[in-house]
Amino acid sequence: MRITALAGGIGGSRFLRGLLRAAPDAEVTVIGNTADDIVLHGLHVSPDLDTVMYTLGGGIEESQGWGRSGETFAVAEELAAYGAEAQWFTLGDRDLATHLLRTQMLTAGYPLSAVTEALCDRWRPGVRLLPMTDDRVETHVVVPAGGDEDGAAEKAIHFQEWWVRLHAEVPARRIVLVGADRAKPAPGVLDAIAAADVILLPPSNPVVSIGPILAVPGVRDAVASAAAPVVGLSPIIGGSPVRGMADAALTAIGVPTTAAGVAELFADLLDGWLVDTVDADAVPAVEGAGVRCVAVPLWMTDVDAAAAMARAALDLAEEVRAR
Ligand code: FO1
Repeated sequence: MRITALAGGIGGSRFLRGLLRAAPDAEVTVIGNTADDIVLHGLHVSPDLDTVMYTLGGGIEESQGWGRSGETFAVAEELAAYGAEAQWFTLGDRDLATHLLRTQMLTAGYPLSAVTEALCDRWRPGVRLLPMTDDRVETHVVVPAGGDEDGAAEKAIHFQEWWVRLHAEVPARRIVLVGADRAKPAPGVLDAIAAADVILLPPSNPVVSIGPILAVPGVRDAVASAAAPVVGLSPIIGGSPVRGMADAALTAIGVPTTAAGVAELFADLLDGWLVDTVDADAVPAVEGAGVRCVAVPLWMTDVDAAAAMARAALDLAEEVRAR
């Protein structure tokens, strides 16, 4: 069975780990979000690709869900001693090796997709990991400027500055995917969607993780017209994000922080949608939008729980395929 998943960082990676346990013989292709990518200290950092690679390859720092395990911070301490920005984004020594190599290969002219494949040679994540595009796409967040929340003045900042430095506490007026309109899907992306037996939308942030992948011209249409059933899992449980600050991003685009609200955002693509058992009352609304909806436990407390979610998603795919 060929499974293609669109994934962001932590939620997507933990779900994928469960998927590999639930379907050990499947050929899994992961299309990763690269709109979180940022250049720091001259180095190209791809947080979501690295989170998938480290999580599935056994190198992730489990306690935070990103970065390397067994990390040290000598370089970050030295940079701080120089007063170098951006100190709000911590790059550990082990993690830095990944960014050094990525930047070296990009500078030599390799596309991000080839670099990602080379990095995965070491980590053997058990999936084919493709960046959504080889082109530069950056999520920027438009926030009020000058301290006046209601004032007309505004500025656009990089997603990571809003997310990590400001903890998404400053209200986002708009989210802009800079470069998305000119980006091309990376090699293999459209083929992986067209050739899939099942397409999965893991419980990743719908606005800043899944949103940018679908915004790459051609990707949303490919998912909508794919022969395979498309099944998603709600990243919202009981009106709150499972992790991260997805509510702040949903509010910015005027979507309610509910399991049904997120389903509606993807309703043109979805054949099936899983909500948590506490959101069982959302099932009729989602089914009213033409999407088969089932309530199952969606807390990824451990790999077994993630595997059970993956099994439920694959079962739902089989059910809607048979219809
Ligand atoms: N998240 C933080 O909250 N603080 C950090 O200092 C930080 C550094 C970092 C370095 C490498 C990396 O791959 C991820 C990192 N993250 C950090 C996570 C990341 O900012 C976000 O969680 C994702 O981009 C959202 O998917």
